[in-house]
Amino acid sequence: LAHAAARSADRLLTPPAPVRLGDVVPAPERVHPDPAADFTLPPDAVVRVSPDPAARDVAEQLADLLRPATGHRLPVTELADAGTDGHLVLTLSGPTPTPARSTPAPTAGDGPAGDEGYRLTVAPDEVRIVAVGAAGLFHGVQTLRQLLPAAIESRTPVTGRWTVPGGTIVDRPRFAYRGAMLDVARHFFAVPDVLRVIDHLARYKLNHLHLHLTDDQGWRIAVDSWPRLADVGGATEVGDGPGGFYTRADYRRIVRHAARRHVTVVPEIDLPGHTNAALVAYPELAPNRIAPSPYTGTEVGFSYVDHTDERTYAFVADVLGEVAALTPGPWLHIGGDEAFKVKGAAYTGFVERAQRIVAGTGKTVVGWHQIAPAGHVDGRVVQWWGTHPDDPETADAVRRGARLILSPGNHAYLDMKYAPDTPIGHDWAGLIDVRRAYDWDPGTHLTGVPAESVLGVEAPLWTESVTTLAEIEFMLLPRLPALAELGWSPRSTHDWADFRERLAGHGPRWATAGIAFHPSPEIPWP
Ligand code: TNX
Repeated sequence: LAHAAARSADRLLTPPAPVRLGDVVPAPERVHPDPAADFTLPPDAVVRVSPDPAARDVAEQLADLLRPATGHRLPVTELADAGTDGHLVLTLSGPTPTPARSTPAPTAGDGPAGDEGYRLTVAPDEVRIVAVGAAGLFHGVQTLRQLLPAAIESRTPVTGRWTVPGGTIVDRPRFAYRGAMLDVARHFFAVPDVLRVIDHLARYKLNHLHLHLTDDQGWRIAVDSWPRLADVGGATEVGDGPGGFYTRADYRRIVRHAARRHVTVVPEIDLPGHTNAALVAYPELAPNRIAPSPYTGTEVGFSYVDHTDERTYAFVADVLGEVAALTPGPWLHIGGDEAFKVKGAAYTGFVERAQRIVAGTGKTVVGWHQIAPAGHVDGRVVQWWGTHPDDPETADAVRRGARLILSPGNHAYLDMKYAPDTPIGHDWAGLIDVRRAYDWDPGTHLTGVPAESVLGVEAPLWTESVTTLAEIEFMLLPRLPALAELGWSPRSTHDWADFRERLAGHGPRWATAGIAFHPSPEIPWP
């Protein structure tokens, strides 16, 4: 008792937490601050977790996150029952965390989103995260991370008070699919770079990494049945670089790292265009059977596989079959963009066969919105990258049953320059600074497409001009969090003035973690 009294007296003298409970990106659905309930992590803190392997793994990741800066031991132990105490408590609960009485009931977006929701309660004696699934606990941990002082991002010990603002957050995503794409074909990025990109996604509760694995300039995934694809097709990239490819073990490592962070990998094999690297490796797939020269420029739309030859479909089935077998997630992306030389019925006929091949692997097909005119197959997802919201072909595909991933070129394209003087990037879809990345609504963006048909959002990073991890980070940050908020947060929280203030606090976090970012003049960095 004396100990408890001393602790509470200590609290009275303690300054409030440096971070406010609502200072989270993406904005949580509901925030109820309680300034009297701040929590300070004691040096002997323990992490307690429900006895479930996936939950346990989240608890281990939380401890790993906190140990370097705090220097605390943070042992992780399992809870015998939900009532047992600890300082940081992660519990799985049967039913979805119930919202507080005083706030309106949620309107839409339940369904599978329930698995990703969480409730975080900060009280003087403990921080507790409750969720239906481990994904929810993981997202709750990302929120907790942002509620600690920025110094928590230090990889070496920092002396300081590790105080978290008191109160309750009840949160869950608006859209089920929230992603980013990395083009590893134009420039190849080795496994450690990809793992770090996954970490950046996870911070902002993004749950899909789309890998653009093949293009004219390089083929990046080993395929046992067609070994020259990677051996020959992987040896080039834009410019004079050496290229590269992922072995099956490399790819599995990426998938595993992503899975621990509740991120699903979406592999893309771009067909029937964007295939020059494949044709260099296997000229028999080329329309004239003549091997083209390796291509290291940045034009698009000139290459295609011979859609009139049965061998092409054997190739497609072999490649998609192997990639599907390596991929635990439900999606297989077949590209379909910019096949300028395969027109009309030849194009839709090819796409329809490729869609059936994907269905045969047990996966759900995704394609860029050029596939819209092809026939519908169950579950099909169209990724829209247009710049004008009137797109009757895409709206028609939605009417025929397609779901949509929105990647509007003029808002979500991370390869666009921020400003005229941005040293890398394109500008064909305009300049995209943070406000432009933030100010659109995925639920109402496309004419004739209802919010219920929108599976989610994705920010693609094409890499014609991006050559290093630091350049990837420079293009991702600070725009990726804007996209993440559109995908996660209820529309009612959408507010540019508020967002830019919340985002500003992330600059010091990135700087402390050694992450490169663009210090956009639109954000009031501290
Ligand atoms: C269009 S977006 C492409 C890519 C380019 C990109 C550059 C899409 C599906 N295709 O091949 O890299 O523009 O912004």
